[in-house]
Amino acid sequence: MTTHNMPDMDEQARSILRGNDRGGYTVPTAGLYPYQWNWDSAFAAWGFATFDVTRAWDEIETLFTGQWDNGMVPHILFHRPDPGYFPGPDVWGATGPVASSGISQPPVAASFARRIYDMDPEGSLSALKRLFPKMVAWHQWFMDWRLDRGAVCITHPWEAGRDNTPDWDGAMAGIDPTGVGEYKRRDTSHVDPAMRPTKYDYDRYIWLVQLGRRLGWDEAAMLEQNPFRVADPTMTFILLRAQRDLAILGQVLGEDVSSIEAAIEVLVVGAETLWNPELASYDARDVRSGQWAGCVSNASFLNWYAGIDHPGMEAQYDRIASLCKYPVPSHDPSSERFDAKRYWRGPTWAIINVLIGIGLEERGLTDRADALRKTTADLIREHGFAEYFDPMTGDAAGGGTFTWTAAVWLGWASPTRSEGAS
Ligand code: 2M8
Repeated sequence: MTTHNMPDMDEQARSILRGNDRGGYTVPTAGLYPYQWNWDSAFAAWGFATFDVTRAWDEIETLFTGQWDNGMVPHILFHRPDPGYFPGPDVWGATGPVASSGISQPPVAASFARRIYDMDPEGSLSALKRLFPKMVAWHQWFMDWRLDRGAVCITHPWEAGRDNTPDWDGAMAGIDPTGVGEYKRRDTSHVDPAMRPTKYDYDRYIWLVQLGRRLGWDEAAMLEQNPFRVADPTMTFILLRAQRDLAILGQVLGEDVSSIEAAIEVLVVGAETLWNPELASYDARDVRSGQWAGCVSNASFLNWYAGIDHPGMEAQYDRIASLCKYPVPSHDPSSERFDAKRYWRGPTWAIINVLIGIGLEERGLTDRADALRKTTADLIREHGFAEYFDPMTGDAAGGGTFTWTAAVWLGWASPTRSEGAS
């Protein structure tokens, strides 16, 4: 175990961001993820904003250079070819303005734009003006194409950002990946395979990419033909929160925000369709089969972040937090599917912790918010800026020198943040 003193930790976090900066965009970590990822970038922007607001806005503006005509903002932008990652642009076969994947990711950008704006209103105004209509169009794409009873659906596990969570096990079992062909994974040459998704998962991930490509990434065709369609708490709660933040930014700019306000009402209703009474938790819902996933995940606890209180979730949170030293685990430790080191099937992720922590704080659950912030800070201080962590031991897992963990440190976890010092 290594421990570091605080100013040193702040400086380490800044130097991780600088080191992963590829000029206008930041990679999540060198080697394992050599491109610009959508939600990673929004976290990176927030981290940069603690010491360089101009660079923060550049990050988000670069992300939006990849926006498609239909409003979608892709989950990966392949700015420069890199053979170290699979699947690359040749496999996706997407046709946006920048080589990209064909799916999106949780839209945290507007929420971080609001935070960055609040940090420096004057220095932010011109970038915000340029980005506002683009963010409106992206959010509208979700509203147009991805709602099921008001909840937001994903069409690929990678879209939620929680790639191999047990939340998708039922929907993944419904896919027959026959014909996917031979391919060579690159992730397992960078990271211990025991910490990554299995071949069973990858066959289905690639099969879904091949299907999307065959359908020309046409949303109407995918709605009809893609067997994987899951109403997801990550997307639903994060889009709801992002719409709330975008409405506030719109008011700052003197824009008409009535359609955003209407969308908020739809999403509030949709969020309640994710309440699984038997589980006593927010849960993922397989739209094709009508089945619940039956999973208490870290995304279940994003309700507060979305501005939604539910007394049942407080009890659920306390139960989960009591089961591990470093909450919030990505899957319930009491479930037989829990796997402490395998990616989104158990490990704790600083990025989800900060969103949960913001929500707890805002809804007045301040003891829980303070405790979560402290255990997240301990985790990073004791185990480094890892991609994710074993929730029982705190052991670092996945990639190292990770952009979003550094950003969460600078924006939230570092004790110097509360004093406004870094
Ligand atoms: C992970 O996902 C990518 C695919 O998008 C991968 O495993 O190759 C996820 O943790 C995702 O949430 C994250 O944005 C990405 C980059 O950090 O890595």
